[in-house]
Amino acid sequence: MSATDSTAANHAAHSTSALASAPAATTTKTKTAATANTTTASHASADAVSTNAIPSAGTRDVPSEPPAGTASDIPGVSTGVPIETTHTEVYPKITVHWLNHSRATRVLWLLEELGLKYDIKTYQRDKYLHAPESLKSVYPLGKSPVVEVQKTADSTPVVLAESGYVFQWVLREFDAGKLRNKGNRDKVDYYLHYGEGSLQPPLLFEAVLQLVEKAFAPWPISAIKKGLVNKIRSAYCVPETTNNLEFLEKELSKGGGYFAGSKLSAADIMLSYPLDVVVHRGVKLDEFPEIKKWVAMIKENANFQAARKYGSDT
Ligand SMILES: N[C@@H](CCC(=O)N[C@@H](CS)C(=O)NCC(=O)O)C(=O)O
Repeated sequence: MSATDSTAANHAAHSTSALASAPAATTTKTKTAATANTTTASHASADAVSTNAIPSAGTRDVPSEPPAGTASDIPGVSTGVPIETTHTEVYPKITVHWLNHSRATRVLWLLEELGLKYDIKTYQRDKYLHAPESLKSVYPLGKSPVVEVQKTADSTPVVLAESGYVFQWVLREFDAGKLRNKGNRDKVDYYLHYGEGSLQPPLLFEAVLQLVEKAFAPWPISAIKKGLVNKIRSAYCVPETTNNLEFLEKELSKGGGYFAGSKLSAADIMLSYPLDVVVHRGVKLDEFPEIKKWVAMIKENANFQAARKYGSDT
């Protein structure tokens, strides 16, 4: 059986994805990481929160990493919500807006890895897997992760969104070469884009197909629906996922064990979410032994485990 056939079989065999199995509770709560300072006071007022600069697409002169604290290009992102926090005079003051079963846990891992203190504000998906409306008051698209950072007592807080950009910003400001350095910089940056740009789309499409599968439809529409879902799955989701897994397998086979060399980097942290989804989907990794080894290794990482613990649904 080819890798494609076998992955197709695995896709067909699984019934729920990590996303599709998400609970539908809508309440929010605030959680503080174990690393947090425990003095109490309120966060900077919502009005004080502004956003960082995002380079405009297609502008040649814009540096790839803009200076921190400049004006925002994110449309409409100019306010945050007040955060219940226990971090008073701890700077940088960081709050992660964390949605259950989401990309936000890899941000916690990034922060853990860099030894940064942070608060977590949690949000629960509804039955259609949407984030609650309240997330839109932090970031108009209402997507997680969103990270608020105030670097010093007298600096203006910034609101960061889009995983790749959040990573890039945090690395630029707080990483002294542990997770991205001169030697692996290009490769790490490549994976920060690749994760969302290439690996995630077929996985997301599969999650949508599963929602369509679950939705009620009377016969004969149900039969037509089933046929369409399977057609899209086998024409796009399965071959594209397989294509990506084969690529990643080859990349890991180049040696080193990690995606950007022989040590953990931000690339591994970025790819942890989509590859976790792959595992939860029931895709058997026997045909991708390097990825299988990588998954096992990542699971043993203490900071990954800490992030999973703080970011759990309990
Ligand atoms: N490209 C964005 C994607 C953000 C995103 O779609 N997040 C999902 C969670 S993994 C979300 O917030 N979904 C809730 C919704 O769409 O209502 C990123 O990398 O941060």
